Amino acid sequence: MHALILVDLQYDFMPGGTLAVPGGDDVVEVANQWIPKFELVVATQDWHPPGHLSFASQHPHREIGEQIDLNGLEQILWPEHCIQGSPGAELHADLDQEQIDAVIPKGTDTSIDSYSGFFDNGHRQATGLGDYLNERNVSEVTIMGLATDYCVKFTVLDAVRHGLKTNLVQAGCRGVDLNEGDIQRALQEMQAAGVALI
Ligand code: VGL
Ligand code: ZN
Repeated sequence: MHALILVDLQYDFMPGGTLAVPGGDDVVEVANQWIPKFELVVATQDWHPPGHLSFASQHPHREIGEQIDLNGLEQILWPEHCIQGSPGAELHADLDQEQIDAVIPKGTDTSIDSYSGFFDNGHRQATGLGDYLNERNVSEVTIMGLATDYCVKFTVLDAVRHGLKTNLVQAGCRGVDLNEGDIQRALQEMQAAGVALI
């Protein structure tokens, strides 16, 4: 089985959202074009409790974009985003959600971030996505979404580690580029891991 994985197509990552990715809303129609080609479609959803420790607001004297040590892991501090139950956490309404078989929440533990749809950033706790794909005999995945240099990259690299043949729809991704070149480096890193950019 070959599954499509849609990463974090949520309002907070689109123009007008709190962690807006430039052109983030462009990829919704790309997703809608790809969805009908797949028998199995899974979406990840960044789903943070209020007070999540990836939020700069939780760290006095720290600013958005700064990097800190969070329980032994490097953590970039983000604006508050994708708070559970808030409008910004919703998947974009134009996305063809009837065709989505499962939505996998991630980043639900206050003390650790989760860029990948498979594991938290410390690879300590699984989200259930890996088991879900195994149970359905998925051997190949095609991935797209937001943001290229964070959640897409880490989801893609974990998919490869999970033993899945992995493709990336480049036109279906947009990135943050906090440091100029991050998107390009992320694409190179994924390609070097054996991912096909399509
Ligand atoms: C993301 C930063 C923080 C993403 C999620 O979806 O790429 N980036 N949380
Ligand atoms: Zn997040």
